[in-house]
Amino acid sequence: MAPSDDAPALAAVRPAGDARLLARYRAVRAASQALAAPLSPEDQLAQSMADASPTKWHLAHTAWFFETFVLIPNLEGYQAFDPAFRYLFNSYYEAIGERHPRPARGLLTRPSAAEVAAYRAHVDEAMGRLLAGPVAREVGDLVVLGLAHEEQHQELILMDILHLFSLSPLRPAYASDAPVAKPSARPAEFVAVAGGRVKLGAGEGGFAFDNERPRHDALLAPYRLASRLVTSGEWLEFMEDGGYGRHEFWHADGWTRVKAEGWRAPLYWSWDEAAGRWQTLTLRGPAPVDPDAPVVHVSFYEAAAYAAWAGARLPTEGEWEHAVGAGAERFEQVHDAAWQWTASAYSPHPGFAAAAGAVGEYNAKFMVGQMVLKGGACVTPTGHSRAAYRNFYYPHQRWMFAGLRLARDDAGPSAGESFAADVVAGLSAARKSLPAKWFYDARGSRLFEEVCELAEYYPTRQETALLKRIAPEIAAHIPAGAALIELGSGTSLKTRIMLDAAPQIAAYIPIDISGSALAAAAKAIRQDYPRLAVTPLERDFTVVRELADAAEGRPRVGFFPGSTIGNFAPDEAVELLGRLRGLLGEGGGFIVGVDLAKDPATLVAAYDDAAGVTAAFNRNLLARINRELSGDFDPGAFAHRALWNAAEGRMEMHLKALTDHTARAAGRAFGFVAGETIHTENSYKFTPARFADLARRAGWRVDGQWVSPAPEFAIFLLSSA
Ligand code: AVI
Repeated sequence: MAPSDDAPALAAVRPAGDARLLARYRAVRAASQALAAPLSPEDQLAQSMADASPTKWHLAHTAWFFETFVLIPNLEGYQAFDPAFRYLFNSYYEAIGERHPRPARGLLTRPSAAEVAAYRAHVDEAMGRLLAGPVAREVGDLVVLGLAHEEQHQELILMDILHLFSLSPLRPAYASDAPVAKPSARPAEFVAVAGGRVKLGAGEGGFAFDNERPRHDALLAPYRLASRLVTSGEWLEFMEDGGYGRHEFWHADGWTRVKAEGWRAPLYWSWDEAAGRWQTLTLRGPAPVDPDAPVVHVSFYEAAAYAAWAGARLPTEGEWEHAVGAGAERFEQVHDAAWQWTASAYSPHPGFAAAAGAVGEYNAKFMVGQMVLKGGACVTPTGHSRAAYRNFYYPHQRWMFAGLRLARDDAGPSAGESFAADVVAGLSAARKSLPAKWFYDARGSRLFEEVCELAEYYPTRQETALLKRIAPEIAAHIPAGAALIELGSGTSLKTRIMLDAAPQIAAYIPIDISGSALAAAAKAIRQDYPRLAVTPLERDFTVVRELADAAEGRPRVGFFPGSTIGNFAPDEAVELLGRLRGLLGEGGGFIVGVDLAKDPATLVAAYDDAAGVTAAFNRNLLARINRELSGDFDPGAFAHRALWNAAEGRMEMHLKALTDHTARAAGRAFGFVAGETIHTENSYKFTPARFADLARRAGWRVDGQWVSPAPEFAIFLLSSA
């Protein structure tokens, strides 16, 4: 699709004298007329913004295309309908000459809609004559190009009319059966794609625009591509998590736009105060936002910010094309829902050559400053697009039917897959449970940050104060040039205390399962400690076997604050501490924060705060299942429970089903009886002696231990024995 109103350039080989060509010509031309049928002459004249054009102009311009590029040069005796139209309906072909200014297309009250219809009929009659006989191969190719061009304008007619209607207080409907982007039918998954050396771009057979050619080699690292598009429900979570207000997710240009234009939701969304929900405008008229339908009318900036928030990324054009080309059946909503933003700039494929002549102007001259979109939308004529197709728009534009499909790097088994496996295994067990590590998606990480600020949640406060006091003592044990490796780094706030106290630390390797938290924290640390080499690792630290190159040859000091060690059962904790000893190497040091056992009332309050933040943190696990594994859990159907298990010496969090019901996720059904719980977390609370014992069993020597005033929290300094 062209950026706003014109067609990519010349087609490749096409046999001439094909009798089906005339039939196809008539069908495509009739489809344009049919699109205009529900619109009044007034609807067809108005222009809502410079990027959009009036329907009447689209209808005239597509006739102009055939007249200018096919009939005048190739049909002997052809008489132009009106010589003034050469100027009026030229979009931007410099080779054809001057043209009417684009933003003033809505002022063209003449020719009338009826005269434009007569113009189209005049061109159609002449095209009928031309195609009745044999035509040269190049002429046939131009006709095919003209039809693809007209199909693009069919989509533009719908985009532009929706934009026009969005500015009307009456919020009109275009048609009750107009296309809308439909929800996906299957559960979402991240499909693994091996990559390697692949072929991209259109081959020589069949029609393709010049920008899709030539076919060329590319090298792709292994990746995963989402099987469906991001939904409006997921977008609402991004919004609820402050997505439009948090600069850390946005490109600088995007952030400037957000502020300048006051973006706080996709284009056409508005808050319906009376109904207490978001509504949008579709071609069928105003409608409540459907949480299951793909989000549409988002800019590249918004799509990229969402991906950063979700701990994922946009696919490159090549990744998208290769995955869909190699197995379209593994993906949904490929060509029929919304165009999908990619991370790729719209630039020439290697070896690209613009088509010859005036029609070659279209693509080549726009190959700067725009981003590629792949796929197709509900408003794209069926069969118009293909895997190699390259749509392109400026990163701020939103009136197209554009959404997004997420991608991830694939370094080993995907987080998505093990989440699904853990959910299925945990909820199928007789006593249902879920591993606590899955709390920490973008929203969960944010909620956990809020937990850490709660009056009742003392561990963060106590540990921070203690660390500030003892950091110089610990720093004295850290060798010059050391790498600080933080496990479950989150916001990296406590790290700063260590970095300030130990300027001899030369490298920092934060490891966290939450890509969004990690990226934001690494950026902030880099900014404030410019001499520090910061190498974030987006991993589950329990399975990390190797550190980044930045740790190579450096003394290593582990940093494991927050009493996260308490989230592991004692045997697992010993196993983990032992493995981390191996990772940190001989001579390595280890700073560990450990929460201590105390009166149950203090403990229970810390895990069941009055404001309900911990409850929201706990329930977010169900929302995450819904989001990532196509679940239909009602988080409100579960109560948050925090209890002290004296026999085990641990706090427990549960989600307690309030009614008998069944919920689905990852393609499976899970039955619940009222009162049954999902055990979501253990937080073991230690005595100093008990923790020291665990550490020793894992091969560590205790070099120091400090305990805060009540509520007590301890910090241990360990070294390889
Ligand atoms: C991350 N972890 C140590 C916290 C804890 O206290 O177990 C997580 C948490 N759960 C509820 N509140 C905070």
